[in-house]
Amino acid sequence: MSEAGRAGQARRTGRTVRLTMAQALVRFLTRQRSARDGREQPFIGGMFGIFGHGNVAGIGQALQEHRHEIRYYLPRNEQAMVHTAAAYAKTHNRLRTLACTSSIGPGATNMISGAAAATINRIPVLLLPGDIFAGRRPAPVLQQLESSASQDVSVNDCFKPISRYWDRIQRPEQIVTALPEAMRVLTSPAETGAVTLALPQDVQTEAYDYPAALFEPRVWTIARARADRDRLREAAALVRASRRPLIVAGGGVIYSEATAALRALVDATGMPVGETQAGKGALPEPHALAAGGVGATGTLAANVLARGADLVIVVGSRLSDFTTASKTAFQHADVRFISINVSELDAGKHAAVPLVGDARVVLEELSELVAGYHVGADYAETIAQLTTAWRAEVDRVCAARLKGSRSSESAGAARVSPASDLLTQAEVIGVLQATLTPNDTIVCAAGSLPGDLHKLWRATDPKAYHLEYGYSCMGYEIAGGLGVKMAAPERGVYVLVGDGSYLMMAQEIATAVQERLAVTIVVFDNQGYASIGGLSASVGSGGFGTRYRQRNPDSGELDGDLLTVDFVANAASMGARACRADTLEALRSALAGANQNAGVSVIVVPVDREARVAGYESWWDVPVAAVSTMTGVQQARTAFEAARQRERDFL
Ligand SMILES: Cc1ncc(C[n+]2csc(CCOP(=O)(O)OP(=O)(O)O)c2C)c(N)n1
Ligand SMILES: [Mg+2]
Repeated sequence: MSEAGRAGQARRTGRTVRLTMAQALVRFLTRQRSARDGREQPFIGGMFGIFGHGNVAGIGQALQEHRHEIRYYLPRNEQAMVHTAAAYAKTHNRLRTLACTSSIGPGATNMISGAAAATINRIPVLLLPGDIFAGRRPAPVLQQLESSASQDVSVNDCFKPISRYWDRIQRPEQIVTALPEAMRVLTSPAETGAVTLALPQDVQTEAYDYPAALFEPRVWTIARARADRDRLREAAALVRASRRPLIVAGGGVIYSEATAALRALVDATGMPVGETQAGKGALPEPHALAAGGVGATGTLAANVLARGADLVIVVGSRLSDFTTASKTAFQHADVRFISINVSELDAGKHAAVPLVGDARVVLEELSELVAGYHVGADYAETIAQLTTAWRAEVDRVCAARLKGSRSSESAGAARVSPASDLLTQAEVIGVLQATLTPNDTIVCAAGSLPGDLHKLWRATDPKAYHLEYGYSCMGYEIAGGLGVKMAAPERGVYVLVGDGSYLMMAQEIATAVQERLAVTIVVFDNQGYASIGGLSASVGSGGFGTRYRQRNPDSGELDGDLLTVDFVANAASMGARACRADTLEALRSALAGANQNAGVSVIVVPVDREARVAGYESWWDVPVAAVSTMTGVQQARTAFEAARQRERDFL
């Protein structure tokens, strides 16, 4: 009998299967598939988990029993495994993800940062934290949070605001209704994020006669929603009337696989494109109308175009403060916005004409409605000048040992410590750019690298640039690199990580070695938090608390000897092939060596902390102390109050 025939029979006969709740949950997951544009794939690519008393006998036992149907992965930290799952899902354009099981208590709460990162970035991850006994008799169990006001509280309640769906399974039969809801949210482009099913440790092991129909293969079709026709016409009229339009491309373009549709619109109309961090690669370079990153960490080309734009067409972006330069990026007095987004929340921002729908089909329909429109010759000339000048500026910043005075902070000038022989971060980026191919992916998340990469990196493929910059979570980088490699084994994966992020979460190197994942990790060692050091200086605090130095017995402060960490030894101790590169030649040869290595390669590059890539006519709202005895702070406050005047309301 066919699969469908058997399923139909099961429904008619009311056949049941006796399983523990955990076994039923795992079995259900193995049967779920997603489909878009007629392409179908298993939705859950495996399950990561660290076992403790909260899941070892439940989900752990179920995973062992179903190990030939679902692959189990052993990570080293629960936060990291959620990042890995999110990176995997992002690489798969949200059509697949990984599940994560944890014990109760600290194992569960370790997943909190990962959950928040996934939800903020609108990336599906399925989290299965163990929970305290539903039966309560042995309470308080090891690691249980107690409340004098309620016994219906556990640390897993912390997941509620950071989950797009949250449920606690108090009885085994509840998964019959909870699991389809979990899948609906995970596969909804508009609602997706972390889905948390808190699983009390006793309930995981309880048996129930589950309807066999629960385990029938199920395909979740990811629809391409179309925007309202009248709103589309309104938007088209705005485009036709506009003289200086700009497209802001976000992650939604890539998730929707709308890059060809975007390119078609751009080629037909001559409209330039600025990209967000998640959207970088939406219009792969080289392209004459690619203005690069836009906003606080944007390029001079994109930011000048944004400033003068009379129409901004936002596609698949949530318009965070980095994209809008804290609402200072768009200064045209009558600027209007069109926002194409699956989420109503995003589509309505900046009083935009909301085109609520899938990026690809909405872009295609908008293209039809604006057929014949093209930007004027003078605007086309401006765009060409700006993008050409920007490409030259990138080459200059990346190629040269920039020598200059620290005080030189005009647009385009990098501040460099003249005495330093250290490489600059931009030079290292330049070598990576010259070495990597369109089939390679760089992975990054926090520190000064994201800003530099947003400006300097030329993404030549929609999957070339993987930045987690919604949560900018230190520690995502290496864990995320694993997820990218698992999702796209055919790609070269290069994790770019600061020494601070490395020290926060490098242990997944051991997991990568275990899984034989060939990833290359480039550690930018500038002895501390250079990005926040720069930010601290800009708010008048001179880098307080951002350098790795020993406590000085004389001053009592952290201004003693430099603290050096042997990153090469650290990475090698976990099984990576590690080396240090102090020169560009050494870096090139280390990258060539890594290319030949079937395992994990780590290249440690000491870089000049002070040699920063400047901002390009942009700003980020970080409030400065309103009163202080420190003159630096007072000056910074005055500058801040002036800069804040440029912030706008779009109502
Ligand atoms: C988990 C987490 N904690 C704190 C921060 C705030 N933060 C942003 S960048 C940064 C320093 C990163 O240091 P490093 O990785 O060495 O990069 P660098 O700034 O030196 O380029 C800090 C502390 C963060 N983004 N994430
Ligand atoms: Mg650093």
